[in-house]
Amino acid sequence: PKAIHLADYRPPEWLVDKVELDFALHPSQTRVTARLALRRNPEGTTGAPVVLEGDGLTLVRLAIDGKPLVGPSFEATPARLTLAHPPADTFVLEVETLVDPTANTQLMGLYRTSGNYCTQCEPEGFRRITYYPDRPDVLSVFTTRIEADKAEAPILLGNGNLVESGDIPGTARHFAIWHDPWPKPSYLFALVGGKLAKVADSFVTASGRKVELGIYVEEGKEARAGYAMDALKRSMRWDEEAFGREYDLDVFNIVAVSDFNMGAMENKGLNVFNDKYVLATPETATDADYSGIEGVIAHEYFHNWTGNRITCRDWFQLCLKEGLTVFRDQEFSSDQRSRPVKRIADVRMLKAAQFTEDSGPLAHPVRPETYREINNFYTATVYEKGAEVVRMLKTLLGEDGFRKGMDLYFERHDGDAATIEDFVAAFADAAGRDLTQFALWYAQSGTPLLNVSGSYDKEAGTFRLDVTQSVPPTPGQGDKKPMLIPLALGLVGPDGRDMPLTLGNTPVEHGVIEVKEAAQSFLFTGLEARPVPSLNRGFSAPVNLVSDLTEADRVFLAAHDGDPFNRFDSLQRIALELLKTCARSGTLPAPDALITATGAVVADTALDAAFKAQALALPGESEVARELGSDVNPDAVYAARKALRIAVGTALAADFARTYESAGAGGAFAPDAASAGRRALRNLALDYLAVTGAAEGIARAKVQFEAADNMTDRFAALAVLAQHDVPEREAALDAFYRRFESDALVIDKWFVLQAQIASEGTLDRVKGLMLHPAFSLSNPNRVRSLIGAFAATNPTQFNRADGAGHAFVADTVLSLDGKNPQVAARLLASFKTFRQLEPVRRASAEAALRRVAQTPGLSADVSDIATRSLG
Ligand code: HT7
Ligand code: ZN
Repeated sequence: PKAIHLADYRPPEWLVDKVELDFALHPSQTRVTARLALRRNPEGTTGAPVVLEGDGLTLVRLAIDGKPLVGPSFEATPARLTLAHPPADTFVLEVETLVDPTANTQLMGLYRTSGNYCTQCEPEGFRRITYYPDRPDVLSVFTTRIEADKAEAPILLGNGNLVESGDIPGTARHFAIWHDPWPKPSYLFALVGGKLAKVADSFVTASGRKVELGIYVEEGKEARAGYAMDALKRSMRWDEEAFGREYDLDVFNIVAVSDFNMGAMENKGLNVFNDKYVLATPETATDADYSGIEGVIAHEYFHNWTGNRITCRDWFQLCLKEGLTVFRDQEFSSDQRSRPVKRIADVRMLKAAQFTEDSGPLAHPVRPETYREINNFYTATVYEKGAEVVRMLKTLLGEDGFRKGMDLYFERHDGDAATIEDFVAAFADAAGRDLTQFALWYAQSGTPLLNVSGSYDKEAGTFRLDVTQSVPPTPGQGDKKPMLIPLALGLVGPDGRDMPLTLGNTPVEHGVIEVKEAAQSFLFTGLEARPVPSLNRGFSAPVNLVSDLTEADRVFLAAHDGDPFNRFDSLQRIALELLKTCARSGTLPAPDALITATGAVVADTALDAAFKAQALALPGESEVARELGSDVNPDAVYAARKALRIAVGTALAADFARTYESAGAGGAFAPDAASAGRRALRNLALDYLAVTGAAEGIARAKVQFEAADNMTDRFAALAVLAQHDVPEREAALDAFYRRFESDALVIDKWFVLQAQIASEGTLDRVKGLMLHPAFSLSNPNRVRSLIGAFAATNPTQFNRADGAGHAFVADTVLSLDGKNPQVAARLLASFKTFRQLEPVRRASAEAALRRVAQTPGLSADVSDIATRSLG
């Protein structure tokens, strides 16, 4: 496919004032009739033809203003419907197509899942249903009539409000008509039909509108939707309180399906979810699952304003809705749980996914300027870095300035298909400030590198901070301009308290300085003692920061920093340096400083358990690899991390044992943040206590595995056992399977754990599990759990020195591509770090990628990832 460029954007030639859709659902021959009220766009090209997109469509019939259309007046291919000479500047085009939902294995457009009908239209799925100007800047009012066999599909759902429903006399069929009064682009269209059970509730908005809430699940799973419903109601209230945004229809429905390419989809009034993000009970879901459900329910709901009421002009603007909505869901979860702990978790994930992406061949700007396959741009950069950019705006403008900017954005653009320029202008205008340099965050890819050093002048009572910044070269971007970097900081005095933060005579507002130049110095005054600078507090900017802080400075900050994020980060930094040295040299330097600092955190009774659990978890193997940057041997990284875990676990064994005994969750399971934090800390202690594989630790894990009354504790114990080559491992894996064999979402966890085992037998184990009756290449959750987890979270086995891990994943990508190109392309993206590897492994990864790239008949999705990865 050819490249599409942001610079080539042109307004649509034709607009659609209204759409009436009629679906006659049938397993293999669903008849779709679309009546489009077309109007020539006055801003378009004079005399432009009508060109509607299609994808694999079969045309049955065409009519204009009720009259059948024949012969050369149109051209229809599976990919396009063209009317070279439209009859007038406004007319109604009626298009009938036939689609086969059962044959649809891509899960884009209309497809079947567990016998039910469902749609996925973002970004370009609507064109697989009918011919349409399938682009986000064509907004229209949709009315949808759905007709189906009553026995096959007793539930019929669409966007908006239900206006009519009933039986079709003399037949076994029935119908429902849904009308959505809010103009929307086609990617927000959805319908669902099938046998589903409803969990009902309601919500009264701040202005008194009563909204009927429904969560539809497979029959028998109703009891598992309670937490999702609770999260939905909390999200609705929070958006009113935090952003002044109310819901705008009489109904809000969520449908949980088990075959889904991503997490969930924000279709107007009818969100469709991967059931993983809806269904939870204490016996089947971990604390991580509960917080995932809360976050995704919130995210999709928040799209109602940031995405639906204000949508994107084109797909280059994807971060306009996704980055902003991720920021909003992060803030929601921070308010519902612990802000520092949420920030730490988010930054961990940002570094693991986005920093890694930004340092490899798939790096791209938050707002890309070119793409070949838009499905490949639903990335950590667009989502997570996009959210960081919004967060920086808030840091720069302050709470009030940010809210004023958001209010102005909603006021100006409600009902629009907007751009990043519109978004930034709202903040610039609300705050009266030029944000031109700031906007580089949307255009320049790569993670900025900040180099910071400090010098104290005792006589003058000053502390000078010298800062340089640079952005590394990335694909298509050689030279970069200096960025505007909001750097939150504090100067920590010898007593552990913050000293005054004064530049010249001016106190620094909100503790944030603005780094704008390639090299810049800041002179802080009025300091009677040498401070230890605490830099980039709360991770105020998504940068790599190198400083002249010593290990002793970091031990001090780990114990005293007023910023909890930097207490965490100081410990991580100490650990990272040890891990890097050990991975390079094979010898672990004395970890005494880390052990002292870690021991102090364990013993600090003022810290909450969830924070401790984050602070005590060592940086992951992928972070160490990224920090090493080149010539990485994943076996050496694994060995270094294991050695350090053993050193810490052994030195602090008594503390961990005490923590394990005293942090017992106690009482019935509750998914709240405090209880989850206690479980997280206790399970981390369990992991350290078993790290050597000695009998006592294994026995403890076995007891917990067998006695647990909730999935969090049972799964944590199983994860500990799975790391060790002991008989208890296989016994526990078997017992777990037998206990949960009828529950696909739990069996996914069983696949993940086995795919992650860092030992030579894992590749054969994974190949064997692909033949297991619970596995299916057709279900994205299964593929992600087994093959995805192997490729993305088992660096030693995926990158085996003999190349067998790379070859296996490449083979799987090729067998999957014909079924589901989106999932295949995501799997292939696991190769994105291959250039970091030492030469032998790098060569085998490259050979696997080349083999994929050279295979004839690849999908656009896989071919795009293969080409860019090798580029
Ligand atoms: N806006 C959605 C993105 C999406 C998607 C969802 C399901 C299946 C395929 C998809 N392609 C793109 C999800 C979100 O960010 O809210
Ligand atoms: Zn989203």
